[in-house]
Amino acid sequence: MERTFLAIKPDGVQRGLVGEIIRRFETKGFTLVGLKFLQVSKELAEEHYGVHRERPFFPSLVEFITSGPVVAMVWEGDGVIASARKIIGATNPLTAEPGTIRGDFGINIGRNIIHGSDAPETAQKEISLWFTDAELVNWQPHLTPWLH
Ligand code: RTP
Ligand code: MG
Repeated sequence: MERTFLAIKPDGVQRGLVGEIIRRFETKGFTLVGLKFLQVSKELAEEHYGVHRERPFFPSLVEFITSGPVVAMVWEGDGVIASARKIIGATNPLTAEPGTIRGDFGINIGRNIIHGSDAPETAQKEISLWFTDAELVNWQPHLTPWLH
């Protein structure tokens, strides 16, 4: 079953959006299989955003992600990687569609509330960077197919 890595960034936590954000993925019908609340180290932040290492915004991105606690999550379900990116919305909250998390709650590209893996390879990489196998729970909600 497909899995993706999502992280509520320090601004989402500071603004009290954790419950609202988790609710959107729960009610959509995806399954939570990993969850932790942590202060991110500089090493983890640099590794996570390694693809952007040469970009001018890299130092401020790392500084921001390490500036306060983050909610790290793994969600499971058919098509969850692309669907989560849709639920999250465009990178710049100013142009993100209303109805998306970034479109509903943000205005600043450097404060865009939540991260989501952008492809199967990055999802795989990010899940194993942030979680050990033992921290992921293999379970299925007891829903009958006609309810789901
Ligand atoms: P994320 O990785 O955090 O889910 O965001 P994303 O895929 O939508 O965007 P990405 O291109 O991966 O950029 C990573 C984060 O870098 C910040 N950024 N700032 N100042 C800028 O022009 C700029 N561009 C990107 C954003 O906070 C973005 O989430
Ligand atoms: Mg990205």
